[in-house]
Amino acid sequence: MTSTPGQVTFPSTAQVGTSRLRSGILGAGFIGEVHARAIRAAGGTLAAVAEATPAGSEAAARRLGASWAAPDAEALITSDDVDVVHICTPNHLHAPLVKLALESGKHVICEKPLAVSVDQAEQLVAAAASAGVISAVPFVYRYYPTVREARSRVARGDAGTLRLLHGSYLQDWLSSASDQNWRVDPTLGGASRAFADIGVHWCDVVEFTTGHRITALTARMLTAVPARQSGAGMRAVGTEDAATLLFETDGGALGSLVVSQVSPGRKNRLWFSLDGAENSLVFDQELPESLWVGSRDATRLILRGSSAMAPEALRHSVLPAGHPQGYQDCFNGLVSDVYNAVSGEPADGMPTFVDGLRAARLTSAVLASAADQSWVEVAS
Ligand code: SOE
Repeated sequence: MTSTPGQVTFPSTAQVGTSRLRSGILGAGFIGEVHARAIRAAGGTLAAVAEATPAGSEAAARRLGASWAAPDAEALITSDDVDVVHICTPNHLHAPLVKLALESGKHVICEKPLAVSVDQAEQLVAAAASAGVISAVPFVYRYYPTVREARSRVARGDAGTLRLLHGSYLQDWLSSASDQNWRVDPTLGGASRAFADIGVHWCDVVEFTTGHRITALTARMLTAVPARQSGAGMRAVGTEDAATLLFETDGGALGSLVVSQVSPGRKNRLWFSLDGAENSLVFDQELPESLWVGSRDATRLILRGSSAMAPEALRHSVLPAGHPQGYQDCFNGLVSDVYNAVSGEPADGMPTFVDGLRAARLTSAVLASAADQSWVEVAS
């Protein structure tokens, strides 16, 4: 990096060559705003934003502080002014936009689900590998330091052989017939809604912390709200509000999962318990500042940021203990890992398109099992 004599330069981690990484965001809703904050926290610059219309792009660029408003997705993706494309659109657009970004030689962070079918996801994994770029899917719950602490304790053998992996992911934002969202429509969100949207997070973070892989599952689905308000009328709902799973793993454990977007009072409650021969480890996304560790003679709360945590768990602990970190910090950590990987510094635990394909395979198995109430094997 050249600098004028006397000028102190602080090379940003987020740079390619001598320039700072420039990012573009497709889709500026809630999650697009989260990505924008994470881009800046990671030292990147928000070069462009594209929404569904040029006017929408202009408004979004002003709201997010982007350098320019792209008239459409293709203009953003093909611009020489963008190094990394963040795809935050409805699910049915992910695959074509990822494909164009990879063909344009861009690094890609694509919101989950990566694709609405296993075939599409397989094609995107292959395309990313041949393009030789960094490709990521924001399974961001991996970035809680207390999740990494659970992973460290399992890897060290502190928990002993894991026997039961169980929990739930509960939300309530679709619990009323007046609640509407594009995900309810399978032509926009895909055939599965609740499991594909949040059940995949639970499965990813539990497989990530344990090293186990789900090898077989049986699932049931529930559409608790059969019709939802749509304009002046009501529209029948074809996707699930909730799902329950039983599963087996390659590590000999049994598991269960309840996924719901219709559980009043639960806002974003991803919760899991890893029950081993020596310890049980419990994580609660709504109380992420501590990891519960239970044994026969005592229980402990391992405080995020404390000296009780392993070094690899502290990697994303950016504030002192007692200064709570949260969801946005997880996103900041993920984007920072992606930018470091772009700069040639790969990071442990960064979720890639391969993890997006994993999620597609689990979703396909859940749909197949729920259709005929069978046990279904899951390809690893
Ligand atoms: C809505 O269910 C949602 O925003 C998901 O799409 C996210 O992946 C999850 O992290 C929070 O809830």
